Amino acid sequence: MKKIITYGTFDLLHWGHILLLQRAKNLGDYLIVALSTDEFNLVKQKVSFFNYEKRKLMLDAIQYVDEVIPEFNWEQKALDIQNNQVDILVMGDDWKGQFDYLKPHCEVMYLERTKGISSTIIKKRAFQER
Ligand code: C2G
Repeated sequence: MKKIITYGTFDLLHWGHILLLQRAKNLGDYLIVALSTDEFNLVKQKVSFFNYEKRKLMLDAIQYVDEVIPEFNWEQKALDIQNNQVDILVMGDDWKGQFDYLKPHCEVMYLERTKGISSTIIKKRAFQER
């Protein structure tokens, strides 16, 4: 069974996230999403609109997602890959090159980011249309 892992906050879930998850799943048989905790979001200088519990609830409902685990810090990826027998780490290409240090543990792939949508765009549009 080919196992895939990807990491992220996945706030204000949108089609850019879904297309990333769909493409990641299509690379193997089992997709793990390591979801940034609210505390780790602060480390990433992000405050998500929805808390971890709600963001996990939404990811668990997506057909491409087989398992959701917490992402507590930057350093856990190598352990996650080993502990879960991961074959491929997949990230959007806004992260291109950032996770190549994990190549000794698994394949690392960067997929093209979906243009024209982001959680930030959603927040801005929602604010303007108040
Ligand atoms: N993404 C995408 N297209 C978009 C928006 C996001 O393909 N329009 C991808 C990102 O490239 C990322 C994933 O969806 O691979 C999740 O995006 P974020 O929640 O913004 O993830 P980020 O905050 O970058 O967290 O340790 C890694 C970090 O936790 C990544």
